[in-house]
Amino acid sequence: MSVLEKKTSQGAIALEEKYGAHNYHPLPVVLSRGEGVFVWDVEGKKYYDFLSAYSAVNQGHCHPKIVGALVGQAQTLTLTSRAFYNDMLGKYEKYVTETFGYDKLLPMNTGAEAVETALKICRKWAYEKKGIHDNEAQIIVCNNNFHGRTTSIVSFSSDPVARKHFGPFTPGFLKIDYDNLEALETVLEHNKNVAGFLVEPIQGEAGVYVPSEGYLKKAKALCERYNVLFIADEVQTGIARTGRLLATCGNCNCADKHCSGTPEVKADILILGKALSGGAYPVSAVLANDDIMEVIKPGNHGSTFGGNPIAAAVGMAALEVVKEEGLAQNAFELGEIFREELNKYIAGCNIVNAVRGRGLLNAILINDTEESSTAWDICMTLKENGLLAKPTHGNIIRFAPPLVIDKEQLLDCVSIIIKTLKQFDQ
Ligand code: IF1
Repeated sequence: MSVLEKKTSQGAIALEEKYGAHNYHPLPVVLSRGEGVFVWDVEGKKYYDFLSAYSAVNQGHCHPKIVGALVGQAQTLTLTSRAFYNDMLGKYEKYVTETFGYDKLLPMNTGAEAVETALKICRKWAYEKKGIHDNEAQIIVCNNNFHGRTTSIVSFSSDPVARKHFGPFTPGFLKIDYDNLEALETVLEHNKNVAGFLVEPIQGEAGVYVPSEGYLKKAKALCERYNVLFIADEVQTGIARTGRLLATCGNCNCADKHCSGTPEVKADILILGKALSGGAYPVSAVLANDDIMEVIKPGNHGSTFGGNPIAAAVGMAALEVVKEEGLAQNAFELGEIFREELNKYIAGCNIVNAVRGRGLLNAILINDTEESSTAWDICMTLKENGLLAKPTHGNIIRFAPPLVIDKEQLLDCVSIIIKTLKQFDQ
C-alpha cells in the first residue's frame, strides 16, 4: 500500500516528511477530529488538548456557534477585498472596538501581520505626530520576545535559530531586558527617537514568564512620560486566556456580559490574533484610538483577506462565546486550582522545580538542562496517557487547555500530569 492510501499516523507523518518543508518538529501524533477540550488521532485515540493550537482554540475545538457563523457566512459571501465595502466588516469593527474600548480597528489575518501593522502605525505616528525625523524612529522591544516570523520581526528576536541566515535585518529596534523598569527608563532618557515600546504582557515562548506585579502599569506610565506608544502584543495572552479578557485588564469581572475590559493598563496599540477567531480561521486585529489610527490613510496598508466577511462573522461569534460562556472567569478559577494542585505535588518531588502562569496559561519547569530530552520524553508519556502538550525551551512544558474545560476535566488532567511526572521522578 502506498503512503497515500495508508490512513495511519505513520502514513500521514511520512507524507509530511516527504512533501512538506521541515520547519517544525511536531510530537508524533496525527489528529483528525476535535470537540471542546478533546482531540482524536487517526487511530481513534482520544486526548485532552493542553496546547489549544498555541492558545488559538480558547473557545474549544469546533465550537458550534463559531462553526455555524463560519459556515453561514461561507455560503453567503466569502471575500470582496477592501476595494469594495462588505456588510459584515463594519458590524465586526463596532463590536470589537466596543468590547475592548478603542475608537478604531485595523483588520489583518495572522498575528505576525498584526504586529507588523502595529510597528508601521507606530513609526508613522512618530514622524507625523511626535515629530521624529524621517527614518530615525526606534522601537523598544524585550529580550526573549516572541512576536512572529516575518523578516522585520525576527530582526529583533533573540532566538538564534529564528534569526540565523535570515539577514540583513530591519534596523530601528532597541532591545532591553523584560521585566526591568530601570532598563526601560534608561533607554527612554537617553534616546529622543523612541516611538514605541512593544511588549508581551506575559512572555509565552520565553516559557510563560510572568512579569513582576505592577511592571506593565509602571512601564506604561514611563511611556506616557516620554510620549512613547505602549504596544501590547496580546496575540497569545488575550481573549480570556490569562483569566481576564486581556492580560492587561485589571480587576474587571470579565464574566460579565457587559464588561469592556476595564484596563489596568490601556495599551495605546493593542494587538490581537489567535483566539479572536477561536481557531476557526486566521483573524487578527490592531486596535487604537483615533489620534493614532488616523495616521493610516488609503494606500498606506492593507491585505487581500484582512477584514473579509468570514473573518468578521467568525470574530464576532468567537468573542460572543467568550462572553456568554464566562471563559475569562473559568480560566481564572481553574487556573488557581491547577497551580494549587500541581504545587502540592511539586513540594515533594524532584522532577519539577516550579509551576507558573496566569489563568490557564501555565508552564512547569523541569528539573533538567535545556539540552536534555526529559521534557520531550515527558510530553511523549503524557501523550500515551491521553494528554497533549509541547515543550518550550527544552526544559519547560506549557499547559494551555481550551478555556471551556470544566473542573472535573481539569482535575482529571492534573492526575494524568502527576501520574506521568511520577514515572520520571527519582
Ligand atoms: C509557531 C510560541 C505560542 C505570539 C505572540 C505574535 C505571534 C505569536 C505573542 C505571531 C505566535 C506562536 C506561533 C507558533 C508558536 C507560537 C507560540 F511558542 F512561539 F510562543 F503561541 F506559544 N505574538 N505564537 O505568541 O502569530 O503569526 O503565528 O499568527 O508555530 O510559530 P502568528
